[in-house]
Amino acid sequence: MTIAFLSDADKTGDWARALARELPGDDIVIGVEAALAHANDIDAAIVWYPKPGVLAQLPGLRAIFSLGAGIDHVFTDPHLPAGVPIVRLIDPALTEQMTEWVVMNVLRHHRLMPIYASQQARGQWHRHDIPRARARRVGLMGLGELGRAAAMALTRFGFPLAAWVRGPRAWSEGKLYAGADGLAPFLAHSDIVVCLLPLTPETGGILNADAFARMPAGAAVINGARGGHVVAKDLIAALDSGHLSAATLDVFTQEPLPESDPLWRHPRITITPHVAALTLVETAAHEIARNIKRLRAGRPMAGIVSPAQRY
Ligand code: NDP
Ligand code: OXD
Repeated sequence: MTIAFLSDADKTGDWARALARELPGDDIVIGVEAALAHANDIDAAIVWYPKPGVLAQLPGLRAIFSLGAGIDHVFTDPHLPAGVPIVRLIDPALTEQMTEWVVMNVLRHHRLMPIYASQQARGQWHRHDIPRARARRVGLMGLGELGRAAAMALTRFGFPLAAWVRGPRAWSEGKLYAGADGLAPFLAHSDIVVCLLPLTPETGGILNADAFARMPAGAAVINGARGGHVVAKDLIAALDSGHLSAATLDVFTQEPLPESDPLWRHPRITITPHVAALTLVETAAHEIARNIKRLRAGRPMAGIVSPAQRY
């Protein structure tokens, strides 16, 4: 097979070596120019923000692999070839990192670290009472690969868990809310809200003034998904009013977050630069190669995205 690697990732050389190692019998073509020069031969493309219109020029394309767990970047191409499966990245190493980031931030909010950090800046020794973990309700928006793993890790601390998903089903770790009707009660019962949703036409801007108002007073928000989930001005207003206590954001509508953005300097916002879970070349190349081998063998691939639901 011929595989095109189409991303401006700075680790292109590492990717080329890792893919060659994982798929020794296949040809790896790096970059748009080379892919278009071999347009008729390309069987699969590995992409991050594909250049609009390029994938549509590869007539033999049988699969599009995302370099990340999120696939919203793929749908920024308005000329995606119809009927070609889009496959998101499912990688235990990435899931592990997201679990660490979520647990770290839930504990950080639970143990009032944002307050203690600001007290330290002012040299203030002041103790605050906190509820036991069993009384701090954690709500996960999204219970997919990443949400499920984070939930499993959080159960060990005793937090009562809730999750909000699209389709109802049984879930033994906590209380499950589903669909549009489930959102308001889910938010009302979550003291710490963790967003791990895909960014789709349905979920864009979901963390807005209405959602914040439905959260209990003093709630904290953690967004590890996509910047487009949060309406930043609504978040700032909810924090400034005192209704929300704090927020942690890893993702932004514009990345890198511009130096002038007010989010940087808000006293109750903690920012990490889209590092909650980084795609690791070695493990990701291995998982993508596993799917390419499945494709070759005519077996079902893991992580095929529904084009209608966009996740
Ligand atoms: P999955 O596709 O495995 O899970 C998505 C979850 O979201 C599912 O539980 C799904 O519900 C739920 N969901 C989707 N749409 C809706 C909706 N309209 N209403 C309610 N629930 C909905 O995704 P992953 O867990 O693998 O990844 C989640 C996101 O995390 C990625 O899309 C990406 O944007 C982000 N991410 C961020 C990273 C970072 O470093 N910050 C790194 C990696 C990923 P259901 O179960 O019913 O289908
Ligand atoms: C991803 C990401 O989607 O890094 O994997 O955000």
